[in-house]
Amino acid sequence: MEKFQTETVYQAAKSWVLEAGEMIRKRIDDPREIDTKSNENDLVTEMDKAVEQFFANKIRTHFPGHFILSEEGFGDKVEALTGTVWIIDPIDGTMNFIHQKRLFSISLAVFHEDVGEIGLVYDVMADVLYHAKKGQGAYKNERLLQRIANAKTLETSIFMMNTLWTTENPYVDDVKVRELVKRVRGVRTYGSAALEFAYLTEAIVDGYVSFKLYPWDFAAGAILYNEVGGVIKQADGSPLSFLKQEPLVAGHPDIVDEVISRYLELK
Ligand code: 2AM
Ligand code: CA
Ligand code: CA
Ligand code: CA
Repeated sequence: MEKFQTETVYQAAKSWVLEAGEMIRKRIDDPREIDTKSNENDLVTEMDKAVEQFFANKIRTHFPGHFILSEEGFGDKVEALTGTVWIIDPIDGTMNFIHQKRLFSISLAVFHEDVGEIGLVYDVMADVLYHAKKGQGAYKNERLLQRIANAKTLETSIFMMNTLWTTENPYVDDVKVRELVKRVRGVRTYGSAALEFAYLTEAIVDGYVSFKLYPWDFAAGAILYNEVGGVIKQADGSPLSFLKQEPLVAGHPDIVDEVISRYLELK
């Protein structure tokens, strides 16, 4: 088995993420080519594709034996996390990128032999990089983020969810979701799953539920959140595979199991 060169891969990934971010910032006010995918609110632009192609070219040039699992079609057909796999979302929060021109991120994770080794979430417009190497803590730029230490209740939690779950929907019992909304201190929807995981890691929010995320939305964020002691599970309590669309719950260890058992009745 090939030894994983953590530091080499980490330095390359970090420099490419910063370079891609700078390119996006320079072109943030350019006219956009906007296409739709699965529905009229599922958006993709020329920039999503250009940034993913940028990473794919870099990885294939510098690490020809590695695999790529990514959103916009420039990656490989990945069915297992054996060898080294880069999981990439070139722009997480495309709707925010188009409409708000902020609160979107580049999400990049590297797995080696089934283990999440490197996680990077870059808040492009704020120029803030959340980064982690497994076992070495999570950082916000140069600052080491604290491990979760204090106790937490749902009553004092800020909880992130897509507010559509509080309306009638095909996935989850909306009556129970509304009970959860009433019980927690506040609810937020930021529009970039990767950034939402970065905010969990920073402990400025406490819980998160999302039912339709793909590995490129949450892989890097999950690696960050693991480093501070956060919990991430499928919505039925089983572990994530990081290979397919999975309904997930994440949060402070004191609140996740109660959210799963009392409030998430999957249809
Ligand atoms: P995206 O911008 O990369 O598509 C928005 O609430 C979050 O959900 C973002 O992380 C967004 O990622 C993701 N998302 C948006 N549309 C989606 C869809 N149709 N299926 C799954 N995830 C989606
Ligand atoms: Ca998308
Ligand atoms: Ca995404
Ligand atoms: Ca995306």
